[in-house]
Amino acid sequence: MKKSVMLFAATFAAALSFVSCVNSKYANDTHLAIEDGKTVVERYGQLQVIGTDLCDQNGNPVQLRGMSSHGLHWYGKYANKDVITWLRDDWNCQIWRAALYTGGQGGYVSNPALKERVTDSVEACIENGMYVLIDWHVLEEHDPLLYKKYAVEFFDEMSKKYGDKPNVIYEICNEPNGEKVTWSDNIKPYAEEIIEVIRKNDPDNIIIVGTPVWSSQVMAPSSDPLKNGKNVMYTCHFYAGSHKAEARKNVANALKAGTPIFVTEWGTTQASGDGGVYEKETLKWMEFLKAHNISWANWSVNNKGEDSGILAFNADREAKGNWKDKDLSKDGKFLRRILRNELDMKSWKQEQKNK
Ligand code: IDC
Repeated sequence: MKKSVMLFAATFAAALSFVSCVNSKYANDTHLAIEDGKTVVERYGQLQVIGTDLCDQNGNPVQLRGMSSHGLHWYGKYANKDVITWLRDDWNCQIWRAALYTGGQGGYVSNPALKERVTDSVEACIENGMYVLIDWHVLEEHDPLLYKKYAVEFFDEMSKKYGDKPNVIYEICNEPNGEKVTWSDNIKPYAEEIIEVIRKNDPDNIIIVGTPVWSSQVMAPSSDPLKNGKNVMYTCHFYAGSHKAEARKNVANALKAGTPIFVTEWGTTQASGDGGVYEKETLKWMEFLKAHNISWANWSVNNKGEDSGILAFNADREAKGNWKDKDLSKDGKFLRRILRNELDMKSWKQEQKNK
């Protein structure tokens, strides 16, 4: 009798250790925001770039996944602890992106108080053991050099304040764009200067640089590299209804050329942020990003009623989180299943057949 109890205990322990061993392989794991009671930052710690991979403190490749805010000047109310915690616990998000529009009406340059939405986000993520992207959302001004003076001050302050926290990732120019804005003449000089500012206060956290033409020309950095590219990654943005196989090929080529990629923004819709949810095209991208271990943040948390917003029109006006199915848009329901590891191309195809 005693013997069989022991045998049972031994088998049980072996089964348990098998489970935890499987879970510890980050590269192929199921991307959990919390595992064995530990947050993702407790498990992965200080991130680093090795080759083209984003890696944890021990050098294991990791893939982070999560949500982006909408423009903080429009839907910044969702950048609060309740919502970010809900996204961690119910949506299994490991990362949050705080999108600080710089130009335009109500953007940071004309409305510096907006910085508080960023710091609220960063502090919520630190308390939650999540990673956080501080996104300097260059868009309407086209050229990151235009507001460089403000970027220098901003990133100096952020890196002084949070440089010792492994949670923080700096995204220094969302989407440079416009015919006259090139890698070599605009983005590179801007990036080298901002990286220098950050590195004085923060020697190691990841810095992400935008690429030309709304962060689509990911081959540009490899032909004219930054002088200070350590722990630096480059971004590719895609909208599944507009950017397809060719865009994935560009990313694969950039990786081959040695350029580390982080998809800091993508959407299930067309590039307008609207025009329907492209489920199959999205799942192709998800397979591709997983296969290449590329981290991502999805656009975005808002209840505006646009197709790329995860909330139903006018849902959760008080921004409390705790969303029920009826509070989510089509995009929101789809995204939640992806993040919770409940949906991939294979199961989606099966579901379509069964319909
Ligand atoms: C869009 C918002 C939309 C807003 C518009 C303003 O979804 O509600 O009216 O910005 O410019 C991007 C940008 C991101 C865009 C998004 C969708 O980084 O700011 O948000 N997009 O158009 N690049 C490609 C698509």
